[in-house]
Amino acid sequence: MEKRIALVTGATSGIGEATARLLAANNFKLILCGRRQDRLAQISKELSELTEVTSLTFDVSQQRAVEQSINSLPMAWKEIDVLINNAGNAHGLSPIQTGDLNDWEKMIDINVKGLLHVSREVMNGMIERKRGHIVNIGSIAGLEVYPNGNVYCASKSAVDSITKGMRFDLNPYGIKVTSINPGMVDTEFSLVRFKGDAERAKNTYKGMQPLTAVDIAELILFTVTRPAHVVLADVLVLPVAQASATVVKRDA
Ligand code: NDP
Ligand code: 8X3
Repeated sequence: MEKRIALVTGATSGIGEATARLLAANNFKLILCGRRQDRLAQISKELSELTEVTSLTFDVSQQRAVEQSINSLPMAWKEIDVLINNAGNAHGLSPIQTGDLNDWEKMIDINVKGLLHVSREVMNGMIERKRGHIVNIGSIAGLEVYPNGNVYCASKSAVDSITKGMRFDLNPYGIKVTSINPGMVDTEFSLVRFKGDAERAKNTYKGMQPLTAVDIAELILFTVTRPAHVVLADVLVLPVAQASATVVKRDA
């Protein structure tokens, strides 16, 4: 079977990196994206033992950079079959009245506008070819608001709406659209949210077993390998210990 091309944003850590590793081992060629060039180089080197890999270094929030970077792909890489819109993070966890403007801007610029910037560059080719699959990584935070989650929840709620909008608008072209909405996953996510405070990040998962990046990557692989007539639409995936965004069973 001919290999399909997948573009993965946020491939330098966590869910994106795990997804890249699994797709590389399962008949995909990869375009790996992120800002940390050293990590991209290292992961690309490792995965090129398994498949063809290329990488693009850009900040998803910078529209011109995204456009130039994706347009710079050589012909052999232009027909992207699968787009995994994964890049994103929470920045801060504070009541809205004391929220940091810079954190708010980052979450909206990266999680919402970034996803739009990348999709815009990839969608038109899919429309021309009348095939393709867009997988947006949302969150339980986009389905339920929790205390202090305010702007992060809003950004992921926007991802949920954009996913649903894509499903309507891309329907005439046979393009599959999926959202994967995880609960708690142990990645660099909490370290970024708490601005490098490793102790606080660790406490997020204290007394409970979170999901791993590989758990989500396995779900993504399953999603993008369904038969041509099948699409998983919206998937909520939680650790067993988690009943909602706020109810988590922890050992004493
Ligand atoms: P990580 O912090 O491990 O990974 C985040 C990835 O996003 C990194 O590869 C990072 O790469 C990339 N990224 C962040 N900002 C930018 C930017 N401005 N431009 C380009 N790339 C960027 O966290 P996760 O793997 O957990 O997060 C992946 C996705 O999963 C996010 O969308 C997150 O919201 C979502 N999610 C996470 C959950 C969790 O509990 N961990 C639960 C639900 C959803 P680099 O720094 O190199 O640019
Ligand atoms: C990440 C999961 O619950 O911290 O999206 O918002 S949560």
